Amino acid sequence: MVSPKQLATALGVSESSLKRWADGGQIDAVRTAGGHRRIPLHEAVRFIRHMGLPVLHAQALGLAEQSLDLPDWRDRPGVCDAFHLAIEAGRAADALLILQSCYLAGWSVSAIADGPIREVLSRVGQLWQHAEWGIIVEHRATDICLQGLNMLRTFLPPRRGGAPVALGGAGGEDPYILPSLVAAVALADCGFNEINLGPLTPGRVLANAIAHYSPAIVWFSLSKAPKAEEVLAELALIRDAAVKAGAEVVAGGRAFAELPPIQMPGVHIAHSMAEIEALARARFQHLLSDHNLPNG
Ligand code: B12
Repeated sequence: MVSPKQLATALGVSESSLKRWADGGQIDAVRTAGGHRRIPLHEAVRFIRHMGLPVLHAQALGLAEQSLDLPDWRDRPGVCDAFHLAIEAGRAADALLILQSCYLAGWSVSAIADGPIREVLSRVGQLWQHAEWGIIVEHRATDICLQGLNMLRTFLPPRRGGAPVALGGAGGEDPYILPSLVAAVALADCGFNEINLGPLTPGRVLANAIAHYSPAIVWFSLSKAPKAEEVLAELALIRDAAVKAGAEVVAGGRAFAELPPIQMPGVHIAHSMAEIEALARARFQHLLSDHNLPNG
């Protein structure tokens, strides 16, 4: 929780403006037992994004203070380059600050995942072919992105009773941790209650989880392709469980680019977080809260 004074300091506006916004209903504040207004962090973040306000003193909200010469947030290649420099040098604090600033500036989690995270990991993925050091950078980059995604999760509202469930994981032989996590956080950003089973989740485990949790949407990520027949068998198990639960299945990930085109009724193949977000919003908008900006 933050006080109106803390949010006012962060934004460089007067406390009275803040109280007026709270009293006018633009900010959802709660009252303490003593009658003081308090604003949940996720609500402060929603307000900042919604109003498009620059954050001058993030520290007042308990967030990392702006300490870098950062690019303009509309300059997506510039953001990727800045993130790349931080990631390749292993400067975790700088990398997290860039992701935090992107989100506060209005980017959606899916835009962050499809933009700097995907692009920079793809660049980092070239290094191992030239030097052993590259593998260390890949491991470190993965850990920094994990930290970043978990940080972004703290900016989102807590799970809501009644919100639709999104459930997913990566294939039974797929060790990659980030793709499934970005799907989880991107769908949480849209207002879903997400359940991420993560990497190395065999199709039958996902199918059992679908029967148990009755999700509205199921994601299946595949970065490492086993044989096409195995992928089809895994997908069929998931699709059949999803049909019983009345859920949509969306599959994606780098491996699908290496496999022959897959066409399975009841399974959407998508290539980005923007696509799964668009699909999820088109289908479930009426059940979702309006925390996120659809075009962020
Ligand atoms: C991190 C990494 C590793 C880490 C993995 C850590 C972990 N536990 O996750 C480590 C160091 C262990 C590793 C090991 C290896 N790796 Co590796 N790795 C990577 C790297 C750099 C990043 C992968 C990643 O997390 N990307 C971030 C995610 C978010 O991006 P993404 O996967 O592209 O996902 C996006 C889309 O595909 C889509 N998407 C993904 N899933 C889904 C799901 C749905 C439903 C939807 C809609 C969309 C969607 O949205 C995402 C966001 O835009 C990639 C390079 C690359 N191009 O990605 C190489 C890469 C995958 N690795 C590669 C290789 C060769 C290896 C090794 C064999 C050798 C090595 N480099 O050490 C080993 C073997 C690993 C194994 N056991 O199989 C190659 C694979 C080449 C190939 N086609 O076979 C790559 C492409 C690097 C390269 N250019 O050579 N790796």
